[in-house]
Amino acid sequence: MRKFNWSKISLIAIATVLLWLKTYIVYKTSFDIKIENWKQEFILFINPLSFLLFIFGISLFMKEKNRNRYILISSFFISFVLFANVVFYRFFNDFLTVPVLFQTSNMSDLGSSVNELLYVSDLLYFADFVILALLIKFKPKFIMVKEYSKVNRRVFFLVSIAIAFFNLGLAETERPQLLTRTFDREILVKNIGTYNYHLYDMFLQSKSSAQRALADGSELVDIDNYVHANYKEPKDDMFGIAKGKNVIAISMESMQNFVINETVNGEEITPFLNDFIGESYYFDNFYHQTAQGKTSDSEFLLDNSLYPLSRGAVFFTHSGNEFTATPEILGNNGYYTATLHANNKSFWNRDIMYDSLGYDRFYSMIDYDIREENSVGWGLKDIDFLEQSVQHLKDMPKPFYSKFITLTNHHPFELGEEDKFIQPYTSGNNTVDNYFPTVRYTDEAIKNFVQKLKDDGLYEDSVIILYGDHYGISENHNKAMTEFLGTEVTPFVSTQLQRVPLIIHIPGQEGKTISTVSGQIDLKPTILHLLGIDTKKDIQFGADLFSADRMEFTVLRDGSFITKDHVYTRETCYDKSTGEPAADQNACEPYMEKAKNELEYSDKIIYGDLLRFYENENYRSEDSGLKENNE
Ligand code: GP9
Ligand code: MN
Repeated sequence: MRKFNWSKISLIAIATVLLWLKTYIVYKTSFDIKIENWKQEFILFINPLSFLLFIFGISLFMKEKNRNRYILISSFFISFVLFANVVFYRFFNDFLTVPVLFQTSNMSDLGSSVNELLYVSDLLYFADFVILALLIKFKPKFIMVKEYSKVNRRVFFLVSIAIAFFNLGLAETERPQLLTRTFDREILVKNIGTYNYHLYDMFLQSKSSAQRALADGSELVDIDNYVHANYKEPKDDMFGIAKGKNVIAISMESMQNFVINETVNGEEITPFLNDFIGESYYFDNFYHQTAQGKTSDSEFLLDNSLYPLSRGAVFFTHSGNEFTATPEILGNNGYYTATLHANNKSFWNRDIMYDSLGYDRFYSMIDYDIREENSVGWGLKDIDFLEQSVQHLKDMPKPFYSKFITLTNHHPFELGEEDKFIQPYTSGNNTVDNYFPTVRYTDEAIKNFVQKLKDDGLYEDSVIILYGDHYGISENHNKAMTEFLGTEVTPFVSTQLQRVPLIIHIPGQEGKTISTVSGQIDLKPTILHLLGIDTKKDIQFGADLFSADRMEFTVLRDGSFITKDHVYTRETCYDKSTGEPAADQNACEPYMEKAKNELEYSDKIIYGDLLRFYENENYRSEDSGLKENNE
């Protein structure tokens, strides 16, 4: 071996160190990664290293010119991936996944949100790349230029493999079963690093593609047993109470439950909803169960009573699957089914997915009169959207099942002065402050809409279902939320903040608040039962919200769950009455298995496209819906 010249440094070392340090700085400044002890901090610090050594190490096999070019290009590419994560995180408080990357068709529609999320100072994220480019161009003397021997290369890769194993081993001691429990991307990034996390995510992606190919329907037996053992009889006097009525379901964008019956600057945030609750069923312990698919995930839950996926949006990744969704079932029961949303029809792959779900008609952008004056932020203002939609409802064959998606209350919560019925909050955090006037605006839009339904004679014949799609204020704003709520946003409070309003108005029924612990997964059986449609043979994970023997239990998509007395999140069992970790940490134990099974079974159905093996006409067949031969 030639003698090592310590006064010179190789470009590989420089590129690695620059990116390594940058990644660590980005971890600390751009992501909110919770560190509990020095060991976790150490793991976080070393976790980018093995990957970077590997990638830059490949250049050892190249000649100088190619090597420099390779180092520069990979450095840029890696920086870009890191930066993309930073931007994604600003909005979604989450890390990118492969399926999300393929949703780029959405990016063009993100418009104002992306602008809000990019700053000039973001150029700093590429500072090390500029340094590297200058070094390559001007070749200062301290840069070592040499060819590497076979032994050199071997040593190099052995060292990087050793570092990778050291990292993984350390992470396993800190976090057992790290790679088998993958709901929580933050924990993965914290332990194996953002780059290895992406590799791992790619592996998951190929695994899920293989799953469909290999599925044969035999997995359905267990799932079918589980689902039917958990089936809850509907309440006699509610079953069929709205038979033959129209259904108007409105997904209220980013509407969280904490705004209900609450004030800001002394003014009611949702005056109309607060009144409407008085004459409707109001569920105040109802949770959203969405993940990266946001609104589309909530639509998926509503229509299928299956969980969305923990990564990517099922609307994108599995729109070709076989489903037994509410529109299809209602279509078979004499209903006309429509979904109304004033955005581009391909946004979130809706046009394709709606077809799979069995909708007769999608009223999208082209069905509305959209001008600059009646638009804000993401598109047509809610007041105009709902008002124009009434005409569509009037034109539809009756009875109809219709789903609406409001939009104005979407990050960054933009609103013209003329539409601000209340003033922003004053924490100094724009997102939190501006949230209230846009929520108030949506409330006004629904008020007008209900009035119009009354004027046009649709109100008395329609069940109106209003529900929040997902959170509007992410954990990035805990400080301002702590100020608003007057209580610190602990993981317990944060989980409670995942409650969204659910209001079901049934003509002729009086108002009642129901506090059963529930989630969006329960909407499908509830709606079908109100319309008098039996769901006994359906594959669904929810249960009728009116059922007398409902279990007080709901699972969130990150694996957290809520029971009558406890909240389980971030591996801690909280006592609901105190909001503190429960004295008996085993109190959540009996539900853990159930929470895990539900999510896994639901995932299996989606990844394996298992409903294609299920007798679709289960509402007419005699026994179990399972096809005899599992074709
Ligand atoms: C836009 C609607 C809202 O069409 O899906 O976006 P989201 O809440 O999913 O980000
Ligand atoms: Mn949404």
